Amino acid sequence: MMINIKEDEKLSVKNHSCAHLLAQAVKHLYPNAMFWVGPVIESGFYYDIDLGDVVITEADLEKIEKEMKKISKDGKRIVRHEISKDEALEMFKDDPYKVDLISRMDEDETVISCYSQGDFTDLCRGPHVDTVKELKYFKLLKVSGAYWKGDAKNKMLQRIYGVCFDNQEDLDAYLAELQEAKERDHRKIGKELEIFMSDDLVGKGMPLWLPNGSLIRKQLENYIYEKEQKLGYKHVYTPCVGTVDLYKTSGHWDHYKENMFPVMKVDEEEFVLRPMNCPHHMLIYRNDLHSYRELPIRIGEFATDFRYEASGAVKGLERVRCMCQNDAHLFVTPEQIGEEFEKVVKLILDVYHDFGIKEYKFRLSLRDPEDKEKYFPDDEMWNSAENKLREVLDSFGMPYYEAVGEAAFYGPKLDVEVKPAVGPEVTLSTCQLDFLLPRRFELSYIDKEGNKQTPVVIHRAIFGTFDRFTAFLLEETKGILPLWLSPIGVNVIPVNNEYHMEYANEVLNKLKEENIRCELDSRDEKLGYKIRESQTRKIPYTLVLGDKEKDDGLVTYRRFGSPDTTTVSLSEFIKMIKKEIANKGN
Ligand code: TSB
Ligand code: ZN
Repeated sequence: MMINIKEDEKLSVKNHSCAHLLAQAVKHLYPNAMFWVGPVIESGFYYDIDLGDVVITEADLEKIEKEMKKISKDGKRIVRHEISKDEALEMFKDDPYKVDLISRMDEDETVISCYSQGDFTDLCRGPHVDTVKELKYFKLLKVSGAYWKGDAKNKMLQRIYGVCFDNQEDLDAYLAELQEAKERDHRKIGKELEIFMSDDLVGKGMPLWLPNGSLIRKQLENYIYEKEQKLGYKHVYTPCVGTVDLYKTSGHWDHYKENMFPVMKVDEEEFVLRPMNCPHHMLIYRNDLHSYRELPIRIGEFATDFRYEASGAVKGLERVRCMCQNDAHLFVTPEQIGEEFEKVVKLILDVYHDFGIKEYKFRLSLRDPEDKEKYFPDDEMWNSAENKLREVLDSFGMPYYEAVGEAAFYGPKLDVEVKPAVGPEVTLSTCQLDFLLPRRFELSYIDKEGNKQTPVVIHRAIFGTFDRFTAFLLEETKGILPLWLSPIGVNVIPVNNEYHMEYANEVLNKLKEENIRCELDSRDEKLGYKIRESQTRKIPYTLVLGDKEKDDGLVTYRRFGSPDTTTVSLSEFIKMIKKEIANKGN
């Protein structure tokens, strides 16, 4: 796990001082520069800078770093001084960013602190290191655009990121880790292994799944479909649009509108691209009369949803605007909540085991009782739902933490969080309790006594979305997927195209008959080149077939990552492969 600079007090101060050093160097090189804020973050620090028309590129970072080194060597002391609000306003009167900051400071904050180092002074609460000499082991990492105050309506500033350590070894170790994380980034792997692509003509956050990615996704679909069928889920298909009225009925229109695409008018109907599938599944439930004996009813769908995600937030397959949920809505009696919730948690753990996912956190997401806007007001309902989830989690003995204000508008939920190679944690699986939607759709069942009752709904997605799960999987495995998920499991290479192609084809067809995903490399390239490429593509098995193999019905295989080759009969090889697929590599 990468170090979190923000959590280390000493390093935090150092990184904060380094942000000032960066600003000073930028001011030397670009005298017109104006500075917004330069906070410490998990991965070091950044500074948001207005450089007018000048655009800084990665190539300029070296130049800025050099200037920072020069200032550091010069070794000026960092001096704190305090001035009044009026003095501060006067001092920074030509700097609209500072004026904005100062004028928004609390009324009772009569004294404002500044820090000076040589020819540079910045407004700051501090604390800082004593002298710039202490800032020796730093690196500027990247530069990107950032809207002033994070608002797309404002001017775009330039954000320079950097990090600072106590010594060269720590810095080197950190940079190596950073490099490793970059290598593991699913966007890089996704490109190299031809998993997905994007094109502005389709749109931001709208990735296209290439054949390799689609094969992986199909395996995921088959896998979870089978599991859910065994657990009594009924799968459906429904349209990925709904009318505005549908989402008014569900409450999404009031509580989720900012995450939705705008309305489309078709004849007299007003449609939205759906952000969630719950309303559709509520209607499927409502299509029939139900007795308590039928419950739980579990309606599942691999359902495409559209959500507005900020353009700065979209990221590869991990955060998209068009996604496919591995969704289901479970309709239960109040008495069945605990048992059904427990079954979902068990399914999550079962799936994580199959995929070898070990590092994750359970988060119990609760409402913020103060936020009456977002969460429907019914204290009793919320308290009882939140307690129910706590009870089950406690009975499981699973460690979890509570997050106030993270609940869905319709109820509390359990989220499972994982850490991507780059960036903050994201939710993979989710299981959400809901007392509200069944009421809004007037759902009912007949209880033992013949009375009409309202069911409770559990929303759950085990993979979350196929998109995010695939992103995570690529990062977890560094693209070295287990055989059962690999787009191509076996790559067949004849030693000599002229003499061994016929046998290679024979082997290929046998593998295909056994439903093993395989390919024949019949290109006119050198054997060594083909074998190397098979490794770059991370294909689990490479078969090399020459005279010996052809004469005796053998195959010589090389497992990805191993330098060794093994020769066995074709039938033995098929047996071995099928076993590995069936065991999912466990
Ligand atoms: C589980 N109505 C529920 C459903 O029944 C629902 O939509 N829940 S959700 O909002 O939490 O979304 C389900 C899952 O989708 C999340 O747990 C997360 O893993 C995934 N997800 C959410 N937003 C995105 C996104 N922008 N890109 C990729 N995956 C996403
Ligand atoms: Zn739902």
